[in-house]
Amino acid sequence: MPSPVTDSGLKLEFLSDASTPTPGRHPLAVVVHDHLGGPITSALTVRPRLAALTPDTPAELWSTAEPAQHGEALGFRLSWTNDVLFGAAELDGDDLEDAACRVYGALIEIIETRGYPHLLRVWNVVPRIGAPAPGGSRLDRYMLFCRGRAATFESAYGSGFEARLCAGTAVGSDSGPLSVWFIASPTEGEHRENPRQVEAYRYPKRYGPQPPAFARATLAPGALGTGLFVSGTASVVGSHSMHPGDLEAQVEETLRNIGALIGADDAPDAEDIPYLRVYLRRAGDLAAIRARLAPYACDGTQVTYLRADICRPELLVEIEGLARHRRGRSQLRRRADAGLHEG
Ligand code: 3EB
Repeated sequence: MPSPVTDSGLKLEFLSDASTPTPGRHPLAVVVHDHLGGPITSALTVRPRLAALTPDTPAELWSTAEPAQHGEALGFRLSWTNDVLFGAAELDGDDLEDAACRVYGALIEIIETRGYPHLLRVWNVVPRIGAPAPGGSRLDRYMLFCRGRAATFESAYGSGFEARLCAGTAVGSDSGPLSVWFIASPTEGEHRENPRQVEAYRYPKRYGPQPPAFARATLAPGALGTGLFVSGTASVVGSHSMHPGDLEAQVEETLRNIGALIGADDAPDAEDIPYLRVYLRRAGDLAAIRARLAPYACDGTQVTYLRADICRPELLVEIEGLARHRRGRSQLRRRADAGLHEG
C-alpha cells in the first residue's frame, strides 16, 4: 500500500475493494475509476468518463482530519472543512466555449463567496476534445474550451489572472458531459512553472487562439500538508510537441519534464512521487508504458492508467501526479524564475 502523501489537513489514499480507509479520518471526496460502486457512498463521488485500463484500479479517497460538510451550489456538488473545499460539476451542452464559461463562472463565484478563494488543483474532462469546432473555423473543441476558461478567469481576476492559475489537467472523453472538479483553500498555494517548458498560458497562437489557463504545479499550503500537485504533463519542451507518434520517446520526455518540475536531475524517483495518473490515447500502449513505469509501482507509488484523448493530436500520453515536497532538497523554481520564453 503506498504511503499517504500527507497526514494533516488533506490526505490522499487509494481504496481497492479489499482495503478500508484509515480509521479516524473523514471522507471529503472519492474519485472512482472503474465500474464498481463507489467505496464510500456518503462522500462526494466523482466518476470520470474515462476507462480504467487495469482491472484493479483503486479509487482515490481524499480525506480530512475534521468531518466534512456536504452541499450543492450553482451546479457544483461540494464538500468542505475549514481548510479545504472540494467541488465537482458535470455540464451538458453542445457549445463548449459557453459551457466552459458557465462552469468556470460558477466555480469562481463559489470559491470567492465561500471563503476558499485560492485554487490548488483543477481537473477537466472534455468530451471529444480533439473534434473540430462547429463552423469550419479550423479550431478544435479544446481551443473552444480554452477560450471560455481563460475569458472567465480574465473577467474575474483581471489582466494579471495568470498569476492565480493553479495546477491542472484537461483530457478528452469519448462522450458525456464536460466534467470539472477542483480543490480550493482559504490560504494560498504556491504555483510553479517548469524550466523545460514555456508557461502554458504563454503558448504561441499556433496551438490555439487562446492559450490554456493552468500552472505546471501547485504546492499545497502548510495547513493541508506538503503535497505538490503536478499538472498533466506531456512530451512538450518549450512549447513544442516532441516525438510525435513515438510512445516510448514521449514517455521519457514526459518523465524528464516531471523530474524538472520537482527539482530532480532526470526522471523522478518513486519516493518523490507517491501517485502517478497516466492518460493513454491508445489502450494498446498499456503494456509498453507499464513496463517502463514498473519500478515506480514496485517502490510503492500508485500508478493509475486511464484511456483518454490528449489535447494535441500528436500527443499519445499525459502523466500527472502528486509529489512529496522535500524541504531543503528542493530546487523548485518559482514562477518568476522560470525564464524560458519563446518568440
Ligand atoms: C500541455 O503541456 C499538455 O488545458 O488544463 C496539460 C495540463 C495540458 C493541463 C489544460 C493541458 C491542460 O500543454 C496539455
